[in-house]
Amino acid sequence: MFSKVLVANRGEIAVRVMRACKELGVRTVAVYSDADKHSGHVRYADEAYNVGPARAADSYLDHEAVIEAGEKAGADAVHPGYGFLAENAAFAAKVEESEMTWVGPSAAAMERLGEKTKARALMQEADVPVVPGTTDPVESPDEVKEIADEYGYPVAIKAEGGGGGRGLKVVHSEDEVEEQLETAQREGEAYFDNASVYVEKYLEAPRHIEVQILADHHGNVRHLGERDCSLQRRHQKVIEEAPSPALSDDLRERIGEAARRGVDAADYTNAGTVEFLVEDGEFYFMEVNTRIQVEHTVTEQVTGIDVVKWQLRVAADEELAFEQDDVEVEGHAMEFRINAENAANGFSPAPGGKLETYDPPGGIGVRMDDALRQGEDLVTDYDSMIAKLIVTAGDREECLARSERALEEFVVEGFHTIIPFHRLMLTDEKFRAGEHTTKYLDEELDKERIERAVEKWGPGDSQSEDDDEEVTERDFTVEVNGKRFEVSLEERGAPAIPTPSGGGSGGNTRSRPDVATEDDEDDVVIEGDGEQITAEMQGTILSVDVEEGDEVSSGDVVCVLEAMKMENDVVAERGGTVAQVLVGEGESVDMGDVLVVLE
Ligand code: MV4
Repeated sequence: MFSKVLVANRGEIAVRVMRACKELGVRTVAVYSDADKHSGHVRYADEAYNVGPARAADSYLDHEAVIEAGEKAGADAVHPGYGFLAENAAFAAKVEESEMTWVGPSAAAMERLGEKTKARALMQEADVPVVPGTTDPVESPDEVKEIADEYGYPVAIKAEGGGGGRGLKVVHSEDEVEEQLETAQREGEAYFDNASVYVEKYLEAPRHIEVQILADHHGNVRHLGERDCSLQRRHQKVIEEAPSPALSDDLRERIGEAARRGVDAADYTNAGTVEFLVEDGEFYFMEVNTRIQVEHTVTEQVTGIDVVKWQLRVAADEELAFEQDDVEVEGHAMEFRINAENAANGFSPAPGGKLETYDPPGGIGVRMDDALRQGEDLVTDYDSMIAKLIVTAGDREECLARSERALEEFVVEGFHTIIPFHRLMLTDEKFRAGEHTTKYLDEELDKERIERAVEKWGPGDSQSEDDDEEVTERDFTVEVNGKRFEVSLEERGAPAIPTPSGGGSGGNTRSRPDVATEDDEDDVVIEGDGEQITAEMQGTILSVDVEEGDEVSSGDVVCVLEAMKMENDVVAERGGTVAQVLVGEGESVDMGDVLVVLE
């Protein structure tokens, strides 16, 4: 086993990996950016190195800075977590060339599976069902039409470099082929530097089922059963569970074995996930994720196998100590991603705030993976996921009840989280019945139900900006005849009662975005004194939804910003007429950049 591991990540996953290290008697090294000086993963590690400024590209994504930290610390291995450098084959190769061991699949295996048509061909070869379509790139509209004529519309045009819904275009009829082909190629070029695309039959309402794999350097490959990740919002998973409520035992067995066959054929090692689409009792290979995933926890809960520990052991050339038949799935587990977002406002990330209260649930069947402490400031430079609640029970029914209980216990104050959304889902018939498909959140769930859930369970709203009248609310506990009562007093028109935190209304008042500052790279002249809509994080503009002269009202989406693989609606706060649009599709922006100006 290693003696010291550098964890090239932050937040909950960095702590998750360090916990595994600790149990194996391995010392831990954290890296951190200027924005993370006081973050949980830095506290948890035995030692920590600053790798640069807040901007991920200048710190967590800086290959040389991360490797240099590992060498300075004398680490003998690097664990990348998920996101950041985890699926970067070039970085994996640099670690392989250093004195340190890469805790993950070889750079070569990452490359073999990273390119979609290569992975499809490889799986087909290994007798793993793939979605009907091409394994070679297509270039002309005629080729697309030929395939569509064979399998029938709709078909999907997918960018070779794509993933997570980026560069995926659905074509419903022949007259859309030309335009969608061009768009897919253009997006592929813009996002992945690769205009190459291929075509598949489009499945209308599939479930997303993925299989956890572990493989060692001695030829052993095991699967740890499946996870159901069908509950997604814009390709962003929100709740995952194991086992899937949608699979028969027979289908479960066949998917597991197919995943195992596929990665075996790819000479893959370490942990990985094989993603499938499942529709009408058939399953189809989609892609392989060559990293530990956010939702690995539910697999750990139902198998009792510590996936992260095995990643470390396998990387240290140890042999998997269990046979496929030893892997038993017992009970049921669900993971709830706790994102600092307002679900009633298009899941927009909290603009900032202080963790005034952090009181996570506990008790039987409750696991919290986080890296937080009450009183901290929210770090808004990276992913908005601040914690994961994982609930385990004897069966799905008990897991639902236990999850309701745990989410009711969970108190976070200071900014919005999606806890109210999770509580809504636990009352949702379709979800409770396990009948939701990947379309459910985006196309079927009534948005007003989300708004009501946030009103009911979200942070208080008594001092929100649009209240004409000042309303002050204070809570008291009184005792009458020996019985306790919670009393809430409201006073209208009174000055706010100062509280130690100076706020008191919870975190849902959005501060006015920063105006452009002098150090902005581009010399953009911003006219007038209307609302300036800015980027809340560094990322790429996926779409611009307004043009000059458009009327927008409060809450309207003006563009979609992708950051850390998430699609975030950028909304107008006050509304008005669009005076300037300062960005275009595919452009990258920094935090604070002005995107759209209203007058
Ligand atoms: C598909 C599909 C239907 N048919 N491919 C979206 C993410 C990208 N990695 C693949 N995706 C899809 N590919 C065919 N041939 C539907 C999706 C899809 C989806 C897949 C998994 C989870 C959520 C999804 C939401 C929308 C579309």
